[in-house]
Amino acid sequence: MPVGGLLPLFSSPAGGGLGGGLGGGGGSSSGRKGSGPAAFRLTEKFVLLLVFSAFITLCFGAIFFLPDSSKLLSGVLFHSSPALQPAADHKPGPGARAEDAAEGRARRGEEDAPGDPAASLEDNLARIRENHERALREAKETLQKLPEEIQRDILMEKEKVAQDQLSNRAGFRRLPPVYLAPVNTIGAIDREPADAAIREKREKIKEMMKHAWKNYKRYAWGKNELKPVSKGGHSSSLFGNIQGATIVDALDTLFIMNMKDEFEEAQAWVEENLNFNVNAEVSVFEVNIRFVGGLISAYYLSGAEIFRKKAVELGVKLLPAFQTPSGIPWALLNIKSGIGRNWPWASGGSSILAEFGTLHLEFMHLSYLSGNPIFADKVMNIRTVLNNLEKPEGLYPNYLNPNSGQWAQYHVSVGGLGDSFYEYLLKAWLMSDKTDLQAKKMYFDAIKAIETHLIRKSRNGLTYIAEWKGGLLEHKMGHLTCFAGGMFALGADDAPEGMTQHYLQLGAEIARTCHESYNRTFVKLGPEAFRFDGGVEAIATRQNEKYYILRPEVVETYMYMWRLTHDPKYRKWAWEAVEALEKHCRVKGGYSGLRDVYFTKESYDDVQQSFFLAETLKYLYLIFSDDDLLPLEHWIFNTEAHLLPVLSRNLKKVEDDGK
Ligand code: DMJ
Repeated sequence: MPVGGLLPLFSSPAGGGLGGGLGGGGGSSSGRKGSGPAAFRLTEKFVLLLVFSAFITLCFGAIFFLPDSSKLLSGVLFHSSPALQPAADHKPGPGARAEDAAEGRARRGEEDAPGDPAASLEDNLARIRENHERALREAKETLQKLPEEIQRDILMEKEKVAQDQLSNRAGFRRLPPVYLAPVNTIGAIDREPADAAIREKREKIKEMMKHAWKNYKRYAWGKNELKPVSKGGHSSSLFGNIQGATIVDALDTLFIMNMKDEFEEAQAWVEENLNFNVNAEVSVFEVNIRFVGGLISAYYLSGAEIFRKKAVELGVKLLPAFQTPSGIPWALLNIKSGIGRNWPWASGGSSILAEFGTLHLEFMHLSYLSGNPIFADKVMNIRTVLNNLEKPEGLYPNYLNPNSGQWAQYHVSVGGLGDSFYEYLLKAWLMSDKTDLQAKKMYFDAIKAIETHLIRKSRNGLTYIAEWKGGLLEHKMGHLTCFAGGMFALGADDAPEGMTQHYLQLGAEIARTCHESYNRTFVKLGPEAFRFDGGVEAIATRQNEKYYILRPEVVETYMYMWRLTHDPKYRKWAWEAVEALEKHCRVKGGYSGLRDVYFTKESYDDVQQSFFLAETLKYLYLIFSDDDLLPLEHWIFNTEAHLLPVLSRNLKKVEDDGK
C-alpha cells in the first residue's frame, strides 16, 4: 500500500502537512495539500475509511501471528524494543569513551538528528512503515512453519533478548569483588633452580623470550604477530581486526619469567589499546583460548583489574555465538553484529568439536569473575548435548551440526579438529577440584574408546594415535596430536582402578614417538604430520605436511612427563629442541617457522606465531624450573598454556573466608 494514501489523516487542517515532505503519494496527495478531511467527497471518505481499516486489521493480524507479540507491540506501536534499550543505569560515566556512546546510539538505531520536529515525525513514520512491513513479512513466514519450528524460534528470540539485555547492562562493568590472595601467589613467584647447569639453561630460554619479544616490539608492536624475516606485522584472519594477539598471549610468560618491565609495557598497551568494539569476524575458539585465556591468566597472576574487565567484556561479546537451535556455538562470529556462521569447509555447515569443546575452562572462570552464571550455563549446555548424543563406538566425531544437534560426519581425531576437547574434559575435572564427576567419566570413557579404536603400535614398536574415518584408520599422526602424551600422564592419577601405571606408560610412549618424529628430520624439529604406512614410521611423506610452525605440543608433553616422572630424558629432549630452535628458527628479527624440516637449507615461513611466546617458550622454561613454579595441583594450563587456578578449593574457599 503506498504510504501517500494515508497522508491526509496526518495532515493538519492549517496546511503545511506531511504530504510534501514524504512526496510518495503522487499528484493526488500533493493536490490536497492544505485541505482538511471535511473537504473530502463522500467516495473519497469511503476509500480512506477502507484504507484505514485495512491498515488497522493488518497491524492486529501481525501482532497476533508474530512469535513474540510483546516485542511486536513495543516495536510497532512504541518503536522501542526493551531488549535494545539501555538499562536505566547504563550511563556513560565521566571516563566513558566517545566510541562507546556512539556505539550505544547506533545499537538503538539513533542518529545525530537535527532538532527539526517535522523531520523526526517523518522518521517516525518511516520507522512505523518499516516495522509494519517487517511484521507482515514475519507473520507470513511464521504461517509457513511447523509448530516445533515456531516453538524453537520463540525460544531463540527470548534467548537473544536476554543476551542483548546482558550485553547492555552496566552489571558487567561493575564486577563483584574477587578475593585473590593467596591464590595468585601460589607458585607464581619464580625461584632460581639450585642446580647451576639447569639455571643456565633456563636463563637461555628466558633470553629466547627476550629476543622474540624485543623484535615483536620493534617491528610489529600492536599487531597480532611478527614477521621476523621481512620485519613487519602479521595479521591472521582468526582475530578479525582485533589486534595485539602476541601481547595478550605473552603476558603470563613474561610474568612467570619475571620480565617486569616487559609485563608492564604489555599491561599499558592492554589498558590503552586493546579494543573489542570493532567490526570483526573472529574465530570464537582462537579468541577464547588466546585472548580470554591470556587475560584471565594475567589477572590471576598480577591481580590487575584491567585484565578481568577486558576478559569479561570479551566474553560478553562472544555470547551471541551460542544463538543456535542446539546451543552449540558457531565457529565464526562477527562481534559487532553478533552474526555467527561456520567455516565454509566444515562438513555440512558443522561446528567443530575441538572448537566448541574448548571453551569450558575459560567460560567457567568468566562466570566466577563476573558473578554471572551465563557463561557456565552455555558451556554446561554443550556438555549436556554431547553427553546425551549416541556415540559411534564410544567415539566423538569431529563435526556436529548446530541446527540439528546431530553428528555430521564420522571422522574422529585426537589431533586437529578433535584434540583440545579431550584435554578440556580432563582439565574440567581437575579445575573443578575434582568435583565435576561428569567430566571425569566422559574423559575416561572417551580415552578408553580412543585406545581401542585409534591407538596402534608400529612394526618397530612406536605407539601412535591414528585418525578414524567411519571405521577405517588413516595411519597418520599430527604434531597437534602429540599433546596427548602429556594428557594421558596428567590424568593417570585418577584413572579407573589399576590403570594409573598404564596411562603413565601410554603418555611416555607417545612422548617417545613424538621425539622420534623430531629426531628423524634434518633440523631436529618435527613435521606437521607424520605417517606409519608405506614403509615409513614417524616421517612426513607429503610435501604439505613437512612444515614446522613453532608449535608447542611436543615440548608440552615433555613438560608433563618431566613433572610427573622426573625422568632426565625429558630435559635432554627439551634441550635438543632448544638447540634446534636456536640453530634453525632464530633469525635476527625473531623466530620463524620452517617450510620443510627435512631440507638442509632453511626456508622460513616468516611468521613468529603468538603461541611460540605463550606456549613453546613457557613449557621449555618450566621444564628447567623447580616443580614449585606453577604446581600442577593449583594451576591448570588452558590449551594455549594460559594459567587458570583450580576453582573450588582455592577460590571458593578464599571467597567464603573473605566474606
Ligand atoms: C595453539 O593455539 C593451541 O595449542 C591449540 O590448542 C592448538 N594449536 C596451537 C598451537 O599449535
